[in-house]
Amino acid sequence: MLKPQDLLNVLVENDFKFITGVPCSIFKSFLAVLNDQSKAKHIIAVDEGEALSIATGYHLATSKTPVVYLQNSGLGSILDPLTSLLAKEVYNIPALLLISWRGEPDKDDEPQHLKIGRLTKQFLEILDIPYVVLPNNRVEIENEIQKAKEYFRKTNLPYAIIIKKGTIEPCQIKEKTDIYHLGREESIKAIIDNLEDEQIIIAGTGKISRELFEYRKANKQNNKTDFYVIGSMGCAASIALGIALKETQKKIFILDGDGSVLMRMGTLATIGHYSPNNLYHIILDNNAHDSTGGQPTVSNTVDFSKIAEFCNYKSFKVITNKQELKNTLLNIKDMKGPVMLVVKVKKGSRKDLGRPGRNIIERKKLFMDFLNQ
Ligand SMILES: Cc1ncc(C[n+]2csc(CCOP(=O)(O)OP(=O)(O)O)c2C)c(N)n1
Repeated sequence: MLKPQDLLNVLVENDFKFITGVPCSIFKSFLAVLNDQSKAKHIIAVDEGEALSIATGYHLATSKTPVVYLQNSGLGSILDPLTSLLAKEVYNIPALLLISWRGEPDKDDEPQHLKIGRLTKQFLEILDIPYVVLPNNRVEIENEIQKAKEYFRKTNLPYAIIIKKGTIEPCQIKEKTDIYHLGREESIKAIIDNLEDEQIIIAGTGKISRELFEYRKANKQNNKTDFYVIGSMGCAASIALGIALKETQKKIFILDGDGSVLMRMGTLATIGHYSPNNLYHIILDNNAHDSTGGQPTVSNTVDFSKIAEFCNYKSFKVITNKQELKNTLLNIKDMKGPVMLVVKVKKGSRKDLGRPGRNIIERKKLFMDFLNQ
């Protein structure tokens, strides 16, 4: 296995000193090392396309080649800047792409990763981006980086390194102390316990969906009311909006993460504009991408409730403890929708969380029957 520090050292020694991207658990330890150093500038982007555009700006300002890291699920987000900004037909700009390989063929993975896992290499081939799979020792990586540099010298175009699960060694991750005490799972339980029966719940990508799923299982509750957005990070709120515009009788609750909201923050404007009064948008804000290893988001400098207000949400509130959460849910009928509740939570989760990724087509049918009953 490759030590995360070795990967960073090889990059820095080869003058790759600007690194930006969106996290994936496959390079959790590399990102922990990256966050904890000052040899390379690290920018946490809200979305992969944004990361590649920030990287382009860095190249324009320095003539140097930036590094962009992403999960292969983010390939769709970089497609437009790759073809309409960095391509040789346009501005001819280089970038070293570090792409994690979820859904690698013949390896067990969740349904949302299978298709993009099969297509990852083809995606790069179609776009004429040369790639190599990251070797797991330092000497070979040094060789591969020299090849990439040669390619940049010749073409000034993007080059990719695909990173398989298990290539980078895990490491001890220093946790910063959280300022909030409420847990995400605890909040989800409190929300479910304090809702009237049969409300619609749209749960965001990662541990939010997993914790909701676990709570339903523990309570032996039928989860026909729930839709788990297991992939398509950032899309829970727009799915809920699409439902709310048709389903005007039932209340619709979105359980969202701060990283997910930031990835598609434009949705707040669309929700506010169409203003369905049965939509309740709850952001479980832990200032982290907790599901991929707790990497920070930029939510600590964002006031979601003010953004909601200026996007035309009708009610909004920031909540920092369980009692306040319970009281708000008890009185939620008196809040005009769309409502935004920003619940400040700490990072962390149980290690033994299950996943809602099995029987999803069956579950989708139950959910649709419930909506149409
Ligand atoms: C387009 C895309 N990029 C990256 C990921 C990997 N990913 C899965 S969950 C997640 C973090 C979600 O963070 P947040 O919404 O804040 O919820 P939390 O995990 O903190 O509960 C990331 C980055 C993804 N699924 N899709």
